[in-house]
Amino acid sequence: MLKRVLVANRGEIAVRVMRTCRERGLETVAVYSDVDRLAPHVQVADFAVAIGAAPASQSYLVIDKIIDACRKSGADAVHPGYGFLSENEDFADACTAAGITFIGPSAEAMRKMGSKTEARKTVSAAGTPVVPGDNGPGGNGFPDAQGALASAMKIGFPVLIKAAAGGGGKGMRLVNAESEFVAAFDGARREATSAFGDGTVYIEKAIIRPRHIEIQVFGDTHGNLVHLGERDCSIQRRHQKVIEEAPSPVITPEVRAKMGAAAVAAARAVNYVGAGTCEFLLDQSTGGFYFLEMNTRLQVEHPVTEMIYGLDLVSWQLDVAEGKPLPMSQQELDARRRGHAVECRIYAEDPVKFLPSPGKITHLRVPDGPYVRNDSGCYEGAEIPVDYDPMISKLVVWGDDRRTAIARMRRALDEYQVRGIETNLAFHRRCFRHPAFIEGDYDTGFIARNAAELHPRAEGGELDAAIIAAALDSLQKPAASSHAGNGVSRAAHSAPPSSEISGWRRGL
Ligand code: MV4
Repeated sequence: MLKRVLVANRGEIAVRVMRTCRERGLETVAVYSDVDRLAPHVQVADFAVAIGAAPASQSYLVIDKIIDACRKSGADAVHPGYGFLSENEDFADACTAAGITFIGPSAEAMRKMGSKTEARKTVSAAGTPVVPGDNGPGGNGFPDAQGALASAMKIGFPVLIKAAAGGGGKGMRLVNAESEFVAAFDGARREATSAFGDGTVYIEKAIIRPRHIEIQVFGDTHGNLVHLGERDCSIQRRHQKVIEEAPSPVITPEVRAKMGAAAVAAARAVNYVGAGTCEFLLDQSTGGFYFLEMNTRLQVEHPVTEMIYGLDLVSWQLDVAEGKPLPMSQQELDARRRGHAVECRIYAEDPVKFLPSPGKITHLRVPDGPYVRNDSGCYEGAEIPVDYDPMISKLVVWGDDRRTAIARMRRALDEYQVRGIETNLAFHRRCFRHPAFIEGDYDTGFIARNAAELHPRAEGGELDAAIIAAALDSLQKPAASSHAGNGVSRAAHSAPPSSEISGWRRGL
């Protein structure tokens, strides 16, 4: 049995993990950098250990400092959250060597899934479909462009050149024709070398306008493995997820069962223990799906799965870490699925330039009400540091069906008020009113193709005119409608909730 859990993370995920620990009667330890002294995860924890300067490379990413903090605080387990050290096999090894339980899979499973070529080889041997492609001679990537080109011509254009150490689209190049190949190959190698210190690249057939569908899996130390269905994460911007939902609007029960079995087979191939996610591309033109990679951690978007299964996945992680068998069989899980859940990632970012917008939150009102969950690591008066990911919260709602969930999300987004920093709230409000999104008709290119509608840029005179119009409107509208002669006046809350140009409310 575990007694005291150190959470090697910050922000909303550290708070979220500690909440479950507390519910289970476990003590919690926070680690914090200089700028996080007053952060919510420090206030929620039973104990807290300072680990250094603000840059993650001097605090949250330093293995020795985290192990030291475990010793100092008497923690017997570490939860790594996501990002930072969560997929670092050296960290998992260091925990084990120090006699601390790493809440996650074995270092060996992380290593196998960490290399994309190794993962392709391992899971395809287990019968999981991978994108048609070529890992290079001996499966170790292509040493030169000529060999790679010959292989690309066999596969057929368009192809993608990808980095074996990659992820997040770094070191990836789309090649539409033979003539572009050599330059793209050299570019991919250069980028992979500088980003990962490993220039190994391989080739895949490019799937056009795919959907990003991922399957949540769970394993225990007794050899049981189950899946908890899919999440559709196709609404992304520059390889950063923005909206996720479960179930996917396009996955049938039959495809879910097949994809689930493929994900479980992939996980079984590396004796997977704990929470993991298998990413697939769904080719909407053929209905085929292909394994891309496995993320060996709890993901940002795990709440949408929790909502439709009515489960706490962190609690499952703790069960597994304590050596208990999984709480439910596949059959029991399948019978629990209910309704629809959607998540919006609320980022502190400039809505025009898409740059992080750090600073002080001078005013904050967060949505609540039925079936609304806001996983947050900030508060009114908080300073959003420049040093970390600018996500300020995850707004998650549940509904009986997709329509209900979307309507609920619109309502929740309309309640959300943030001042002092810029956010992507206006983007989300537009997206949840976009006809194609409402139809579930989208793919990984959705944001880029609809940029003009989703991110209208008001500039210069146009912006001044809009501000004046909004100001006049808010002065005149209540006056105009409040004397209908029946004593009914327009409620104050129908005025724009913030200083942003809230055209979404009044159809501007
Ligand atoms: C692909 C693909 C199409 N065909 N692979 C992007 C990040 C990396 N993890 C994999 N990515 C892709 N791989 C083949 N063979 C299209 C993408 C892709 C993408 C995938 C998921 C979510 C968003 C994306 C945006 C652009 C490209």
